Amino acid sequence: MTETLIEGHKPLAPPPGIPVLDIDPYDVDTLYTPHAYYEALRAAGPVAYIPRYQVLAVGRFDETKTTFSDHETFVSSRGIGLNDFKLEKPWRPPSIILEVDPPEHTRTRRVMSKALSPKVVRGLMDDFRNSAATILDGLLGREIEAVVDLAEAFPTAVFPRAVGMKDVHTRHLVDYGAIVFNAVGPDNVLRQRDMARAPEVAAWINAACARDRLTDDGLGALVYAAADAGDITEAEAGMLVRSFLSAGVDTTVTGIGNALWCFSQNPDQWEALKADPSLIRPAFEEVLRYTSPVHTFLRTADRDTEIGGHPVPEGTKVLCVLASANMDPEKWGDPEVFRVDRRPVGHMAFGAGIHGCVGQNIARGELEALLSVMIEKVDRIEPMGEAIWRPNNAIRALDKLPLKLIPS
Ligand code: OVV
Repeated sequence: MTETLIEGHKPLAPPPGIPVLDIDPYDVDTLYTPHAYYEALRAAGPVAYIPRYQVLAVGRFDETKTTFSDHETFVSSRGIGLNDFKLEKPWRPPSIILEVDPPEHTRTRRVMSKALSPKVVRGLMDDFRNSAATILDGLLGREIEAVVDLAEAFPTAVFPRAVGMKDVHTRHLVDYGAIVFNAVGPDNVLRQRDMARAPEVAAWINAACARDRLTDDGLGALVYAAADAGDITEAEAGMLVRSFLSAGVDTTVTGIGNALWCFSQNPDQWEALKADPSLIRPAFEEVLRYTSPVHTFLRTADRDTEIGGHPVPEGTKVLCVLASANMDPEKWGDPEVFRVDRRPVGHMAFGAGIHGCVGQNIARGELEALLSVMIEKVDRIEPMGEAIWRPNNAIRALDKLPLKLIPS
């Protein structure tokens, strides 16, 4: 007899001994205000059972990190969402770097790692700084909607240029990220809405990844050069450019929006940053810890194993709640306090292990450019209304952030 799937994976009966957490992590209200859920998850135990989806979840720092880092047991090739790619067809051809295990992962990761190296990012920094300055000059002193006017405007100006895209469609670039991230969740309203618009957006994205749609001097060209060198195929190069566009836009838009929110809510921390520019990089790490742009990714147990001493059967989906790990008081002193001088080494916002964010250098570069220009030009960041979050099954991003940037 074949078992009925739940949300595209094998249902897990309540495992004896594992605490039950009767919460829907993907309920829109939970996604709006997730911190009580994170606290309940950590309080439940090292691992909890979520009956709503018949999965396990980890949200303490230690178990989140060990689960996320053990790529041999907790695989990515069966999908990093609720769907088990062994049992259900993915909504798009799987990513050949994210949704894959070694040895396949090793080859593609090497290509992306080279294309996103510190040296490559250093070569982009002048453009990042100049673009940040130009965009900011147009925003100073008036009421802005910072999500669109700055958090979206800056990465969508610099990143497509860094990749070498000849065609730029800002809305499709931002929306594609949101679609990819909603897709890892259950079949809820968020995923349904985005699956309805996915075909049009994905078709545009896929077309933009072709060699002849890219300049010969960008990150895209570096990936196609790996095809010319025989390290990957031409089709794989296109797929890796798709990964740039899946993971490189919405994430940095979110990181910047979240950073602006942190500073608008904590004016003393903006003062501290202006007083000591050497804190720009540590401050961004604290933004990441405090707001965790990617709040949850999943792994799939590829064999019978255990978490925190509890048996975990093959086929079990495990929610790894990165945002909760980043708020674990056992790991971080006063985790609810945003402090630019915290230096939260080892935070989980970029993940951990072999799948740790391959674009983290460029993300840091974008934020460093923006914040270094901002501390020169912006005296105060004043809220002009309520900040509103935008629920997403994997991303914690702002929908609206009305601000005024008071010039120095
Ligand atoms: C959403 C996301 C994160 C990381 C990588 C990718 C997507 C990808 O498509 O490779």
